[in-house]
Amino acid sequence: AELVADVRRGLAAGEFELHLQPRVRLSDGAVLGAEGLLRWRHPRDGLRLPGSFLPAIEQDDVMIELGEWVLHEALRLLAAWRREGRPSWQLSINVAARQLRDPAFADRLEQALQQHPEAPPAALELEIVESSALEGVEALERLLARCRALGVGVAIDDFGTGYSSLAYLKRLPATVVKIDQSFVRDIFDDPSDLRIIEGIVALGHAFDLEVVGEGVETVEHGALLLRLGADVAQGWGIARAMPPAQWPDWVAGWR
Ligand code: G
Ligand code: G
Ligand code: MN
Ligand code: NA
Repeated sequence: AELVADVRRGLAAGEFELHLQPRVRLSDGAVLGAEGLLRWRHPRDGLRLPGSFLPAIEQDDVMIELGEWVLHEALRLLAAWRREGRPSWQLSINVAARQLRDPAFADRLEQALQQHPEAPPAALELEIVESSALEGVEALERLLARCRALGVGVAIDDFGTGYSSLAYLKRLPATVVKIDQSFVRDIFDDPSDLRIIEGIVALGHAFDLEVVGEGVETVEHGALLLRLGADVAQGWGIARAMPPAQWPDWVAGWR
């Protein structure tokens, strides 16, 4: 309860930041955009990572307020990118299950897009985890269909770690599947991870999804993902999440 109050205070005080972790195309290294990762510049604790505060507020209404801030911040960044002549860079944001259970989620998204008319809706992507569908895949399917109708993309995050991945692939109107970093990281040590990645790539492409490999920590990981047919790479081997102010320099220095 204390943490919830502190998050509300931090929101009002402008302490949250959306850092950017690049996503690049495996075939040629082109920068495709970034995943937005939440950070809290806490006046007492310094820079706090989501793992230190999200789990404790995930079931609280403040999660919706924080998610709303993330959405607006992402649209502000997308609008700026467009003004800078980069309308095709995509920005994905993580959406908590609590937000998806909010009956007003799609209305809020629609309003946010209207409030940031310069942000191209197609450049925004919502990352959802499979466990968000635990309370019924039908409701989630309808909600995501509305988001897609607004032009926004949908990524299934941490793919392969949930319980009914295949049913969700079939039902959810996704555009992207993100291979969980646990499979990618051990790809050289564990032959079964390699087979799992091959399987996810084949499945993703069969559903016309873009396949993103997460946890790309080295050049070798990227090279192997490319050979396995994945489309996009994200991970520390490319860059760690950075404050938006560092993004232009990173892009200029990439390759
Ligand atoms: O940034 P980091 O790698 O520490 O992220 C840890 C976890 O927090 C990841 O599972 C990520 O999906 C989640 N996360 C990061 N930013 C957000 C956010 O803005 N909203 C939600 N709901 N989860 C986030
Ligand atoms: O669950 P999600 O995929 O949104 O989580 C993203 C999290 O993974 C962030 O906390 C980010 O810091 C972390 N991450 C991103 N790239 C790498 C990587 O190459 N290796 C490891 N170990 N973690 C990573
Ligand atoms: Mn994610
Ligand atoms: Na992930």
